[in-house]
Amino acid sequence: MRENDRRRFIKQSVLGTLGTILSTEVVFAIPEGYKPLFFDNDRDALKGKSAEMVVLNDRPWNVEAPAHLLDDAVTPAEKMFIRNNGIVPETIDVNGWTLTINGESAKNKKVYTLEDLKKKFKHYTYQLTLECGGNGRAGYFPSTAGNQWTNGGISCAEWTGVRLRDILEDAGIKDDAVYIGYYGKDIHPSREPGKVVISRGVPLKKALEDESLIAWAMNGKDIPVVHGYPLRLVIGGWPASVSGKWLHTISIRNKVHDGPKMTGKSYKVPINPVEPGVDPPEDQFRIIESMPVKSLITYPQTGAMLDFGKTLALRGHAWAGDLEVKQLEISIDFGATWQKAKLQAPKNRLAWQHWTVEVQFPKKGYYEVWAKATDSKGVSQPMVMPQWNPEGYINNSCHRIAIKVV
Ligand SMILES: Nc1nc2c(c(=O)[nH]1)N[C@H]1C(S)=C(S)[C@@H](COP(=O)(O)O)O[C@H]1N2
Ligand SMILES: [Mo]
Repeated sequence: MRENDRRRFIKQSVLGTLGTILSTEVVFAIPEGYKPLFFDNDRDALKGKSAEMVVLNDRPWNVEAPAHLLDDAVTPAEKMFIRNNGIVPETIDVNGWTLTINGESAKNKKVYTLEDLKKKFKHYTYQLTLECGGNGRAGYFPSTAGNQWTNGGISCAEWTGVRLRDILEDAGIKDDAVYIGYYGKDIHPSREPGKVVISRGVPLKKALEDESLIAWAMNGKDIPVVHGYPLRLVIGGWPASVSGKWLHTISIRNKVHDGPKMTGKSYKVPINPVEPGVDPPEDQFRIIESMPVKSLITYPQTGAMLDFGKTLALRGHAWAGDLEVKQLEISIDFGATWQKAKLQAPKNRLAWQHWTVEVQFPKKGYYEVWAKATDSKGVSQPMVMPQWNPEGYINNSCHRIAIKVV
């Protein structure tokens, strides 16, 4: 919620509503027009996060990493972006935590404790790329509503859990199943009890892939609370909004899942290209599936100074949704010429790939270094703003940094 909207909301609200927002009774009357301080139940969200993280919104928390912070091969918790649509659950009963499998296309309704999941099924660990569908939104013109992510709504951590497929098959998948949808325990911003914050999903085919996990560990430890403790769906390569945090239920559906933020224009783009600023009707949108090819320069940080005559070793990562990245090139002359980087294979399918390249600059002065990835189907990142869309999703234009040679 924007600061202005919040102020208006409080002005308009009666004390009862305010009590609901604060989730407690307001004991003494608050004068009309007075802005209360709130009791911030979400205050621990930034605990353990790097001081360099950039807060785009704190109600709910939306926090991104500047590109140079994402230099690690595997993203550590303190540098992982946060994208919340609601409020982090306030009480988490790990011992009583269960995962329910239900839905009209589940042969049996099943309930598993965390212990059941860990004991009865094989464990798998994968590095998985999670990128917010709105990452890059700040680069759209005209600007679109929503969190103004620059480049840092992306992570690639190592997730451990059981295969979603093994659990779905244990419950039994009816022949008419086409989709799955998740439910998490976060709290709706209105604090209306039982109101679902976000409930998205994927087609059954994607759910049944080897790398689709129900995870309880991230980078070898419990998942941090803000990232979904104690259980999370992790589906790499697709908008990270399909990776449900604080997971308690998965429904096997006989139609496209219709939970909050699956419908309307959420996480959808126009089927046909539109002129920037044009917002077509809902039936002309499609759900975003695999994310487009993209890359980051994570070293050096933009604004670096280099002594003339020295070689600069640049590095970063590249990813391409369900596909692999087959080439990474950099340019120091605004795309007139391109130099190929050394590109590593991914650790596993749906993990990002690391690249390095050594660059020399012909004379002293100001340069911009651009990185451009190409996927296994031959599709490259655009150098400028890609197809504009009304919700500002999937901006995969080239990342660039400034270098001064002195
Ligand atoms: N339960 C729940 N799951 C959620 C969300 C949420 O608000 N609630 N946000 C989604 C979105 S839009 C993104 S981009 C990712 C962000 O994951 P992270 O905060 O762990 O980086 O979580 C997804 N899963
Ligand atoms: Mo997202």
